[in-house]
Amino acid sequence: MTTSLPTLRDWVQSVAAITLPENVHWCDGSDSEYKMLIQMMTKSGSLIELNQKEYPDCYLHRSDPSDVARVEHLTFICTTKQEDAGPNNHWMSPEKGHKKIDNLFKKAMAGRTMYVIPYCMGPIDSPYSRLGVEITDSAYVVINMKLMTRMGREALKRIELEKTFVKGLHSIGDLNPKKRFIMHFPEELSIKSIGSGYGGNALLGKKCHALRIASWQARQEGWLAEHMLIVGIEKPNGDIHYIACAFPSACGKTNLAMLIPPASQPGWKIWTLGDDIAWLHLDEFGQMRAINPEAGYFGVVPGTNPKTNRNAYDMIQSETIFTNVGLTKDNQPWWEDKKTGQPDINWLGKKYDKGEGPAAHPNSRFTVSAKNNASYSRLAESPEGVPISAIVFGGRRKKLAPLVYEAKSWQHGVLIGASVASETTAAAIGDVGVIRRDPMAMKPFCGYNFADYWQHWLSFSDRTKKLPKIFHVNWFRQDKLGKFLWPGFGENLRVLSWIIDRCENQVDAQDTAIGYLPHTKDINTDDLEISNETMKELLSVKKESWIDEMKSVGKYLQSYGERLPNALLKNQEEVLKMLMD
Ligand code: GTP
Ligand code: SPV
Ligand code: MN
Repeated sequence: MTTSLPTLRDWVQSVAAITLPENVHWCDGSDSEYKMLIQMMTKSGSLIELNQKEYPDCYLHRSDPSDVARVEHLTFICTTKQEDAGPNNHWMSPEKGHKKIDNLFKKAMAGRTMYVIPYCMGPIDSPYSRLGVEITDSAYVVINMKLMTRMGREALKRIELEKTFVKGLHSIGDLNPKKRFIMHFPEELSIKSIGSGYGGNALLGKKCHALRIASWQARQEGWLAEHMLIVGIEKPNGDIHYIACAFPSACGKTNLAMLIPPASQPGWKIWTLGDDIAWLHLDEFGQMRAINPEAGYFGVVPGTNPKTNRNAYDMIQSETIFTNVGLTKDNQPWWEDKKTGQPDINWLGKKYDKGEGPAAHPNSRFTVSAKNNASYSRLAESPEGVPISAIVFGGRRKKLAPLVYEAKSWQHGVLIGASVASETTAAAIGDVGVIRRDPMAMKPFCGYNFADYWQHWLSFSDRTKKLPKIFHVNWFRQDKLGKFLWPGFGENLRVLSWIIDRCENQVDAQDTAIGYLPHTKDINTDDLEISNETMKELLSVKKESWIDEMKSVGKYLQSYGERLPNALLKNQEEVLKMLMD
């Protein structure tokens, strides 16, 4: 296989001339190609075949112990002007960026196969979809891209027709963290990544393309590329509402996207469209519609069990690639909170010893095709996407943020999104559990200046009167002993149900300074072991703490300087004033 498109052919040739691979393999995306790669990797030891009786077609990959998560400190946005990347990004000039990374690509693929992966982000026939080609020397990346994107022949056909595509160049290099960089050149629609084989660092269709580059394009073209799940919530009467939720990494998107309604809520059904990324467009009638650019899930393994997430648990019993989990004696994958089996070998491949940390790495992941999800919505394949009723922001907040509240307007909602803060998680290298601002859950993923991004968000209210309502949720409030106050997971449906009632104007709310809060009676707690006091606590707004919070938000926003949209600061001042009155 090769291509009739000269720009693509020339680029592939020029990359080969620098990286000097032994072979070049154009990926056709077929099942036989996938099988061939699995066989090859199993032979070489880069995949371990799992117990095929219990876990058919499942494999384990162990990454380098220094290469287990995204690396935000090594991720750069390379734009001509530094202000365009903004204070939210690490910046390098395109000239310096190319120079630095091109040096590392010299002979990087010697003795290896170079794979060329044409892919399509979004349904292959959707006008909202975008195309890319990833060149990589990692077979692990190829098999993951096969599960995560529409890749191969069909994608190449569309690339040849449209002639525009994002160029992604990736090599695992020598995995030396000192020679690891993830660079984005939004002005050239290109990505260069070296030195890591893990997740968002290496599967370039995901965070690099579908968020960082796409957010840049989206601003120019009038749409939004967001770190959001998309889920359809079917009410007992058969009506379905689609909502999009932005929570930071490892804060519950996959779980919410596959939620199983608890037995106490009969008649409700959940339909998954996406678990990580949403592309949002206004259609010709001014309705916001969402597509999921991905075709599979790269999900957090620890914590997945039949009680927390039956769908995900069942989905990863077959045809799944596990990365960095432990093993039982009979070669089944094992992770913390799996609830069955015992670990024998840890994620590093050593004998498991309780004193030496968890059996599965906290950021261990499963990769699986969306088709394996029992709650997969057939509309996820629909070219026009689904209409969005509500946008929901959230994060991990031990204190402060109530279980749920609603923005009073689109502008106020943008302020709520811009104010999102959350405890850091194992999804990125660095400290865990530290509160940081993560506006719209996009801190690591927005490919341009947040000030311009918020302006872009605000501009949507000039274009339509039919915008979704905006909410904020927090499943992670804790008591003094560190226990979660809210049961979470399936029970989150009780909160979603209130959100839907609000979208349908079925229920009134308490008008507070921070937004509309539910009356305690309007969150159904039937069959829940939760006291009235706890519910009150979960829905309480502590004035003094919120005043501090809004002041801190004000400081944060002002750190964006002159580019900061006035409307945002005005909204922040209004909330603060109401709190102090
Ligand atoms: P990324 O893939 O990194 O973007 O993460 P995500 O946002 O999809 O998070 P995910 O659903 O994988 O959840 C991350 C962790 O949070 C898992 O260990 C879950 O068990 C836990 N979690 C998810 N939802 C809830 C919840 O409602 N309550 C509590 N207490 N924990 C949750
Ligand atoms: C995240 O960190 O938000 C993820 C995992 O979804 S990764 O693909 O590594 O970005
Ligand atoms: Mn994510």
